[in-house]
Amino acid sequence: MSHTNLVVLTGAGISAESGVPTFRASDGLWCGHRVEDVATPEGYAADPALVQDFYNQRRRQLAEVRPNAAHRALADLATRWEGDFLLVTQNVDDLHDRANEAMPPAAGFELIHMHGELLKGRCTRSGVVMDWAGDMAADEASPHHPEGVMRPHIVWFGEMPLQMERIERALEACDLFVSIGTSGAVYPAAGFVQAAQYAGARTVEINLEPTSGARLFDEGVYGPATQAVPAFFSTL
Ligand code: BV8
Repeated sequence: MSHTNLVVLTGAGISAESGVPTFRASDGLWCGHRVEDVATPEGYAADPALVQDFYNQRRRQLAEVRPNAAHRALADLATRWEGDFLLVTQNVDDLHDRANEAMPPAAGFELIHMHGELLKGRCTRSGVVMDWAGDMAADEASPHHPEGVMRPHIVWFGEMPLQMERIERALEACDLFVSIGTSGAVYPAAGFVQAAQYAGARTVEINLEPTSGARLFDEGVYGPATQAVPAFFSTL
């Protein structure tokens, strides 16, 4: 069966075997915090130093992890996919970016970090986004606005994910939708499979084990991403 327009959604499970902890494995705690408590505008307003430290710790951890065989399988697929291939990740790590950088550029491929990126910062007044590799202080002055401070370029709960119109257009046009390593606990990403079904796409869930949304998919491929992802995409 040949496919033309592919949308892949990834979540924390694709980075798990690289050593990046997932969100809901250890009852949702991350660096000792509940994500829903610190990954919110209210949490940031209440304690900017705590939230900045939460992201500083995760930004520092990126130096200790590397892309795994699942990230590399998607980067390799991008170089040989003949139609449109949109890779939407909920992950804020840069493992997809690094896997893609190791491959030749692929026409028709695009990567979207719909929940933002750890290695970017945003001015709270101008909205300007810039690369940010080091720690960020709670009162980090913004180079883009005299009264602005820098915040992580991360989409918190209650904030609108990035590039939603572009993602929705791709879902309407896709004939294959593959969800990888996500529990389907967070919207709007968890609703993408329904949009793909509505567009008539073949929908596949690849995860360590069936998620609570498994019944929404045409097919399921289960096992560690470093094995299941290369195996599935080698059949295409
Ligand atoms: C929005 C950045 C609308 C932060 C994240 C009340 C108030 C406000 C909003 C809401 C509300 N109630 C509901 C909502 C909507 C809310 C939501 O969905 N809440 C949930 C908790 C119910 N969503 C939002 O707020 C979103 N925005 O709705 O805006 C709007 C409309 C108009 C105007 C303004 C706004 C924004 C959501 C984005 C939040 N930010 N991340 C950060 O990272 O610090 S979400 C966070 O969860 C991460 O991005 C993460 O990626 C995402 C989803 O988690 P998963 O990736 O799925 O990870 P998880 O641990 O859950 O699962 C891992 C999976 O991997 C498991 O299935 C496991 O089996 C598998 N696995 C493990 N190991 C492996 C493996 N698979 C394969 N191999 C392995 N080795």
